[in-house]
Amino acid sequence: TGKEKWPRGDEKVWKDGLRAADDDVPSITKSIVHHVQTSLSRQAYNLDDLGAYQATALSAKDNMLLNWNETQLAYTRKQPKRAYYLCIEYLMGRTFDNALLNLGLKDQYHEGVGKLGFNLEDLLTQERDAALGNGGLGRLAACYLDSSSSQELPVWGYSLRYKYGIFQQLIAPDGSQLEAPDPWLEHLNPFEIPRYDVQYEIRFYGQAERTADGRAVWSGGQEVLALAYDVMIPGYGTKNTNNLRLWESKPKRGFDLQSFNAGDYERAVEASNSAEAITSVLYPNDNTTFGKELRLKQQYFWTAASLADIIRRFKSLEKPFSALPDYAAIQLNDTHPTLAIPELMRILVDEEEVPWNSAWDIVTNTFFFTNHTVLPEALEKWPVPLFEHLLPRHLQIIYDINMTFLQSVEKKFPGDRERLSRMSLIEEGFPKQIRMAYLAIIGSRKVNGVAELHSQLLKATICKDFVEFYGISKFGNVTNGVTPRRWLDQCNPGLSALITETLKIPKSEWLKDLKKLEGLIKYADDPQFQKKWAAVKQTNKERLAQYVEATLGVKVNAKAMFDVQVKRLHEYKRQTLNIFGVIHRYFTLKAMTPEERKKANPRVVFFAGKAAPGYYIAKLVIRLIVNVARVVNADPDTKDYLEVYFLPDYSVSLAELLVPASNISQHISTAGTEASGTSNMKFCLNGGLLVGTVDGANIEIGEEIGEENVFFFGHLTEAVEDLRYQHTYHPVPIEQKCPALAHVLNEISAGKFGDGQTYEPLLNTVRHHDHYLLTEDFQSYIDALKLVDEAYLNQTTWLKKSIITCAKMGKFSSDRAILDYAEEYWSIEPLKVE
Ligand code: T68
Repeated sequence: TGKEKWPRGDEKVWKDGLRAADDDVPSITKSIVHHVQTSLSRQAYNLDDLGAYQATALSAKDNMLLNWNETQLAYTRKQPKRAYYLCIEYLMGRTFDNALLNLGLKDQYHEGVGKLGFNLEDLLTQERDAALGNGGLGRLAACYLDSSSSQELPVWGYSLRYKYGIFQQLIAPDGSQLEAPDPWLEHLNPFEIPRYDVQYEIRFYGQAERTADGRAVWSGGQEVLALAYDVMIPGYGTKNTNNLRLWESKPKRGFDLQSFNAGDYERAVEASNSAEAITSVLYPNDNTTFGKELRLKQQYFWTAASLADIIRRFKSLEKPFSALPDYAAIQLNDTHPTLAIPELMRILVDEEEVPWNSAWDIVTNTFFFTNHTVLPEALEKWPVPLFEHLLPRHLQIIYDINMTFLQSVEKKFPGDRERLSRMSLIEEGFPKQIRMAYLAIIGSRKVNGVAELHSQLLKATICKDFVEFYGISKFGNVTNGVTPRRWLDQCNPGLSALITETLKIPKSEWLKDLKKLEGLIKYADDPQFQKKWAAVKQTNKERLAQYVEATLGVKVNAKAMFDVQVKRLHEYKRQTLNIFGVIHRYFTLKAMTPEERKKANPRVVFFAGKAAPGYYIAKLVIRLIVNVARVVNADPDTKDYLEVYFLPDYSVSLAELLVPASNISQHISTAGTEASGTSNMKFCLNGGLLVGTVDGANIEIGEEIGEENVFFFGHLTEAVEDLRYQHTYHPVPIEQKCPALAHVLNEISAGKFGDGQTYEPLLNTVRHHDHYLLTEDFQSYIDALKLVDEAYLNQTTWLKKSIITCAKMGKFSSDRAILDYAEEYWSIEPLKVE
């Protein structure tokens, strides 16, 4: 009945059983040994690093669990309004090191593990990355969870527990990308908790029959089970520990007994396989849509399970449904979870008998929508026939939402048929398509972009008609941020220690209030401080060089400037511009006399990033980079001045090595295409300088740290449309437009870096149309890199720039971003767990 007296039995016995978190070294070693013996059923004898890691992680998990339990109890008791962050990807990386730092137990564990004969740093590398994401979108979600716990905000994440995360990238002998599965769960995952008591039935296909009162009954089809797995998200320096709930799909019944009994074993397990397929693998595309039924199935499975969970929790409060927006804010991270809007309508109208208009009122006060791209190929649209087959009831609901919505548009703009067809949720054509972004806009309380420029562009393009209809106040901006715990303290302990020592305040103070870094400015010119600052960078560069030697078997010149571009491979991100620039530099060096060369600034260029397996041009770019590296690195004339590496299998963990080691990093998208970018923030926070276009968050970084500290180049967003028009209608041959680039392309064609024919399709994207405007930006890019060389020669001014860059990055903490969401969007407040 829910009215019993809890706890059952003798309260004192329960209380005596409660344990405080053990954080002294003897308790820690005891708990590790206990886990070796019980959880792993192993012994000290023959225990390898993997086993030791697992037992140590389980012991840390016990500590987190106590905090997690207290946090959830506090939420249940105090009933605050909560926010739910729905994101189809969470790129968490490793958990263990971050957990120890957030719990403040790293030193104790270091000592404890040492006493047991192991080295904590070695154990940390045993952990596999949780790579349930493609890139920026998924990593942003991970940073936001860290900040929500650290800022003591009641936020839960919801996503899918993919059996296989983003593929593992291998490089074939010819330089091309190969993909292998990522079986990240093949060993015990100490950080997840299966919740066999939290399961929901999810329906697909079947029939939807409308009843007289505007409701409907959805029946038949396939039913699968969603099983919850919880991942604890410890806050930094607080007990608050939020939750990331991941759904796994399971067959409702193990197998089809009828077929089994008839001896048709294959058929018997078919249904079970198709249920399990839903959460088997992450789609490896970023910034594009694919239109595959399994993807739509993933989206519905995840949103339906998450909503069922949210509604069950809300119902336990025994409030009327009209109060839902007072207790829950649901953030739709991009359009991927937009099905939550018709799903909540279905629950309210069909199951809970809430009248349609009241239900719509609840919906539009509960959801919030963040857009992450204006690239047309990334705007999600689903073909109506496919959608209707999979989700017949949801199509009816969308049609009904659309009808009411278009009526209100007609009322505001009478007779404007063009406008009605532009704003309709259904795009005419063969087949008709559902515009998910529009559904997200009209079903949400507020809409935002992820950096100032991007939010402005949104209002001028995708949202234009909606701004005219709803008014401007529905549309806002929250510039992205990154967590300084992982992206400074954890990945760059040397810099973190130097900052703490210099600011003369506890680490916990500046890590939670990143504006405090400004205290470094007064040391920017101090030669002693500069020396220490440079030494930290050098150590990080050597650490990276060691990694490269261990993985690629080559020795990197760690004295040279480290120049890094790491991100998903995409034409709009223009890794091409970078590699063409490298080739240009190579030719320039080659043409010099040995004496002239001695004045050059030695440079090591690092690339890393994955290409979507079906993205042909992006894969060609990887192949070109690898083959350029091969030629350049083998040339004794230039070897001391230029090295190029493509580091395979980019991941969060690899980023943690690369980010602290960069002197310069490149963020060089065509203006107006990169919504924000977040690695730009990480590099700058670690004192790396930025070469970039006037795009996304680069602009705001420039505003914060001073434009004189950023190497900006290239055309502005306002120019892009005109330039593209010219390229289409009045093309100028590349030899004329940009002779330096023409030379580079011709040499590639001529076979300087392996068979030229291979690269023709890539080169032609530049020669014809040049949609991403390489020919327009190449010269100013080369000029910017020249300025970088000159600046680097004067280490005193360079170090000053580096220090000021780091000192002024406070704005880009994800704490600021999450507090913005909490205040301006979700209306939730911190709830400290005592
Ligand atoms: C990125 N988007 C933006 N998308 O490109 C980047 N897309 O500018 C921004 O900083 C970041 O989001 C955070 O806001 C993505 O990463 C995807 O990964 C993606 C995945 C599936 C489908 C579409």
